[in-house]
Amino acid sequence: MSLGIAVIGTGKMGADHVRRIHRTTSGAHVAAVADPDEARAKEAAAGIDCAVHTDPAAALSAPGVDAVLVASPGPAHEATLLAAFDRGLPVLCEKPLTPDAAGAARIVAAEQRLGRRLVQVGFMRRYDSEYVRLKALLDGGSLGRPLMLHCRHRNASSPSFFTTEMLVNDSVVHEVDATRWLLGQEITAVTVLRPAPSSYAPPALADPQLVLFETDGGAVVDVEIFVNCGFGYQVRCEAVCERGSAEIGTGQEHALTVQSAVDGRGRRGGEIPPDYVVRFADAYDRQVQAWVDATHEGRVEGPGAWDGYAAAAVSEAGVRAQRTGERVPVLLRERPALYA
Ligand code: ISE
Repeated sequence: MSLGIAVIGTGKMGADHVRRIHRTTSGAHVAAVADPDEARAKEAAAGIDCAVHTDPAAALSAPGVDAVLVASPGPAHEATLLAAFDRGLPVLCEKPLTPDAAGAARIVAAEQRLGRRLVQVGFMRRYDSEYVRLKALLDGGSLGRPLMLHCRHRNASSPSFFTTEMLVNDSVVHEVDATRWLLGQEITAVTVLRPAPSSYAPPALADPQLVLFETDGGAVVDVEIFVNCGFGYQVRCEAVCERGSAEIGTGQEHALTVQSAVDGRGRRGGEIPPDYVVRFADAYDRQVQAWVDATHEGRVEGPGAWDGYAAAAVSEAGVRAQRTGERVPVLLRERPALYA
């Protein structure tokens, strides 16, 4: 049986998922799409036999919908997730689960009332081959205890709607989840340092920033977030451990090295991916396939609503740290048994 998926939100990420489900994912098909911009919804669905709506609720109720992929902007997630729960539909929800911790806590509470998990959160780095290898290396213990992570997260440019807060709750939220997952530790405090902004960033945007996490296992993590670096998409992470260090994202695996003559002189250089859709294409493919396979088996795997809540709580502390310049502790609720 093929899983009929409603894709909610057909912007850059949603349209990419529609294409993926239609062309790459096995055991699933696009049953409906929804976007407030009807032309954009129709464009994403071109050539696919599916329902097209402007209202997410109508798409969830369309014939043949068995599951939902939510790729609308973060503030719209909560309403769609709760509507999906009312219909008992499993959901793959793009990050962030919600931009605020209170909204994410309401999702966690709603799943508890249902007595079962329905949500996987789209922290796709957990499906990236480089991250998977780093996680296996750290878990194997040969490098000893991890002491620090040095992370760099760069986008060529930010979209027009991007705000200073989104550097933390839309971009660094990936490092929040990667830190919790790689180290198996919770983040307990966040500090944000802001250098004089790049003159190439939009005037209202404090870009770049340096975000520091402390964890309950005593590790320290620094994240450079720079969303208008100009030259491409780069995500790097070096884990410094007691007996060695390991680094991913240096371009060995995801880049092409080109040798050519430019202006009569030999040049050697690599290509940098332009954006996350290209850099993490394999990870998105694996993530969606894993979600479809688990859904067929009635399971939820990967990062869940609790991980989405923990990430939102850290992001909220991070936004407060941005505004105040202070070190802000993270206060997590108690983890319910459903997420043990
Ligand atoms: C975007 O939404 C993503 O998820 C990307 O991975 C991240 O690099 C970018 O900064 C976000 O805005």
